[in-house]
Amino acid sequence: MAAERTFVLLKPDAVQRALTGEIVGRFERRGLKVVAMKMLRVTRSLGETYYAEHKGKPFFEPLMSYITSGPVVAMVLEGDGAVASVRRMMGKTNSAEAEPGTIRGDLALTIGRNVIHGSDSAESAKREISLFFKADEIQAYARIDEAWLRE
Ligand code: IDP
Ligand code: MG
Repeated sequence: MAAERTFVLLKPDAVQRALTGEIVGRFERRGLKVVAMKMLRVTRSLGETYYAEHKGKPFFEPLMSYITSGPVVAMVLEGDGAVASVRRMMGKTNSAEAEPGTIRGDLALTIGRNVIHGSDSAESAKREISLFFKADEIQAYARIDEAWLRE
């Protein structure tokens, strides 16, 4: 499996509930490398582009209010199978159904406040990374434990 990149957004409830360190720590301990990270406010315009696939759905307007309601933390994570591993670590979209041990299953209760977004495919990751980061905001570096993360 080749190293790949995925995009993660810690949503406004994660920041307000002071869960960012807990969540980033889970990814770091798993072996995923943080190669870009910043705090920002999602504007309505960015929110609409980012969640374009959900435009017209009944939860779209509540989703726009939610995602623009406060600062978020955006990041790019790199590692073997990063897209799928992050999705599994997040748990189901509806936190009420997310398994214990997952981020949503441990840290959230409802679908409308589910603390985290992670790309659902390599193609989505590419699109989302370019929405939030310029190429020169992504760092290339080796983590000292890399030799111990694969055979
Ligand atoms: P995902 O975040 O697990 O990929 P999506 O289906 O892509 O889930 O939905 C994007 C986001 O929209 C969810 O994370 C959640 O914040 C919100 N959302 C999705 N479905 C609902 C719903 O039925 N009610 C309220 N919010 C929803
Ligand atoms: Mg999605």
